[in-house]
Amino acid sequence: NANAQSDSGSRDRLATNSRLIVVSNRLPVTIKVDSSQPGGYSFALSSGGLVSALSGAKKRMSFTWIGWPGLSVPTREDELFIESKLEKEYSCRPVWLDPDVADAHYNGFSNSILWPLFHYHPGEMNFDEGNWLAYREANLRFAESVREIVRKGDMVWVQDYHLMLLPLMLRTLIEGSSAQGSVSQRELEHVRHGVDGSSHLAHSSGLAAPPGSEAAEHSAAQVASGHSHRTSTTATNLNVQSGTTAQAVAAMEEDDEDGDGKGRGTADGTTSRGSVKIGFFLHTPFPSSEIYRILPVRREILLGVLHCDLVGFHTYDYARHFLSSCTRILGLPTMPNGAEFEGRYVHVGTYPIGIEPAQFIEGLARDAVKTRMRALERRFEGVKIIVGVDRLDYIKGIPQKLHALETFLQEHPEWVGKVVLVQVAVPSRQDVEEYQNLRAIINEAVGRINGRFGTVESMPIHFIHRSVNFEELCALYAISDACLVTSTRDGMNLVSYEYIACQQQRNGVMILSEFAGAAQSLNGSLIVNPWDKFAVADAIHEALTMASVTRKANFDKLSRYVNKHTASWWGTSFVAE
Ligand code: ADQ
Repeated sequence: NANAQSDSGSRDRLATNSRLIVVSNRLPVTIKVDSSQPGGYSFALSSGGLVSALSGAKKRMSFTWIGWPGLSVPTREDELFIESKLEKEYSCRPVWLDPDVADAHYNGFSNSILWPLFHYHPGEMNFDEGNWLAYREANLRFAESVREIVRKGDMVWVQDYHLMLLPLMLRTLIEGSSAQGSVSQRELEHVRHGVDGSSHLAHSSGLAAPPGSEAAEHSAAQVASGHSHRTSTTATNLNVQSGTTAQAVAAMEEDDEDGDGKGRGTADGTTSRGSVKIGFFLHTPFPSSEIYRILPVRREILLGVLHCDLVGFHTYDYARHFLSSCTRILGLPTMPNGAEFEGRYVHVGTYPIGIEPAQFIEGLARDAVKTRMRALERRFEGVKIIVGVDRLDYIKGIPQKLHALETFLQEHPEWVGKVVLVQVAVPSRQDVEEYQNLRAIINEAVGRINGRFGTVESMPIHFIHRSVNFEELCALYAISDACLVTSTRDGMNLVSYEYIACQQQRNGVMILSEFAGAAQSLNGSLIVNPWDKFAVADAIHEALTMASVTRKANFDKLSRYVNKHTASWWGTSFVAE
C-alpha cells in the first residue's frame, strides 16, 4: 500500500498537459534489414529497463523518444520509411549519424573515455582529439533533432554519459547565448563553438576561418587561453551560430500555439529562460573529483550538464562527487541539492533506478519457465548453485569473482563437487580493445579453476558467453541458492534486483559488491569488497550455510525494497520533480 500511495503521489504531480521528450543514445527499437518485411526492414521494441521505467510517464503525458536507430541506410527513401514507421508505431524519432561519427562518438569517446573514467579505470582511458570532436558532433546532431520538435512547456529528459553536452547545445539552439555568469563567456563559447555544425561543415569541407574574421579571432583567443590543442582543427563561426539560433527561434514562433502572438521569442530574438525544462540522468557512477579531474575536457563536460534544470544520479555519493567537481573545477557555489550557475539554480538529486518485478513474477508463472526450472533442478540435484549474470565488462569484476570462488574451494575442499557457479556473460562492446583483453583473462581463469577443481562428473564453473533469453534468465535466477555480484564499480546493478524478484520460493542470498550503487539500497544483502578474495570467499561460505530463518528475514527486507522502488517509480519521480 505504501508503494501504491507513493507511486500515485508522484504520478499526481506529473503535469499531464506537458510533453516529455526522452533522448538516449539508442532508440528502444531494434531495426534490421529484412527483405521479407514491407519496406525491407523489421522493427522490434526492446524490453530494456528504460522502456519499463518510462511506461508510467508515457501513459500520462504526450511522449516522444529521440535516439540513434543503430544503423545507417542507403537512401533518403529508406530513412523516410523508417522515420514514418517509428513515429506512427513507436513515438520515436531517429537521429541519423554518419557511421564514422557514430563509431567515434560511441566506441571512441563514450566507451573509451567517459566509461572507464567514471568507473575509476583511468588506465583504460584513451583520449583522442578526433573522438572528442565526434562526441561534440553527435551531441549537436541530437540537439538539432530535439530542437526541430521542441515546444514551449515541453520537458526534455536526456539519458546518460553519451549525451552530456546536449543540455548546453540545446539551450544555445533554443534560447541563444546565456547571460554572463560565473563562468566566462569565452569559455562557454569554447564548448558551444561547434553548436551550429559549422565546425563539422568547415572541417569536412576543408574550409578554414578566413584570417581576421570573427571566427579566426575567436580561435586565436582560445589558443591564447590554452585551449588550442582541442580547437585548432575547427573553425568557429559565431555569425553562423547566431543565424542558426535565429532560425530556431523563428521556427518556434511559427509554432506559436498559445496564440498570444509572442511565440517563444523575447524582444531580443531569444526565448525566455526556462521555456523548456531539461533534465539529465547519469546511469553510471559520477566519480570522486580527484578522478574526474583527470579528464582533459573536464570543464566542458560539466558545463554541458549544468544547462539543465535537474540533474539526477543513482546515489547520494555520485551527486556529492558531481557537486564537488563543480566547485573544484569551475569554482561554482554549491549546496547539497544543487549548484548556482549563470544566475540559475541547477537542482541535483538522487533517484535510484529499479526494475519492474511484476515482469519477472509473470515470467516465473509461464509453463516454459517452470519446465526449464525442473530440468535445471534435476541437472544440479544435490549441488548448490551460485548465479552470476553480467555484461562482459571490466567494471563487473568477473576475474575477481572467479578468484574468490577459487579461494573458497581451496579453503573449503568439502564443497568441491557440491557447488557450481553458473556465470552468464553477455558479449559487450567487442570493438573496444580492453574488452577483448578481458575475455582472454576470463577464459584463462575459467580453464585454470575448472582444471584444478573439476572432475569427470562436475565442473565448478559453467561459463556461458552469450545473452540468454528472458525465460532462461528467470529459470536460472529462480533455482539459484545465491547470486554473486562483484562489480568493481557499477552505477546501480539491476541484476541484483532481478535475482531478488525471482526468489519468492527459495529466499536465496544476495552477495553484493560495496562498489555497486545497489549496495546503498539493498539492505539484507551480504556486502563484500570484491578486491578482498578472502572476504568474498567467506561470504560465499556464509551464504551456502545460512539458516533458512535468516535467509527469510533478509529476503523480506530486500523484496519490500525492490517491489517499492520500481523502474516506473524512478521514472515518475524524476519527471514529477
Ligand atoms: P548495465 O551495466 O548494463 O547498465 P545492469 O544494471 O546490471 O548493468 O543491467 C544489465 C541488464 O542486462 C539486466 O537487465 C540483465 O538481466 C541483462 N543481462 C546481463 N547479462 C545478460 C545475459 N548474459 N543474458 C541476458 N541478459 C543479460 C547500466 C549501468 C548500471 C545501471 C543500469 C541502469 O552500468 O549500473 O544499473 O545502467 O541504470
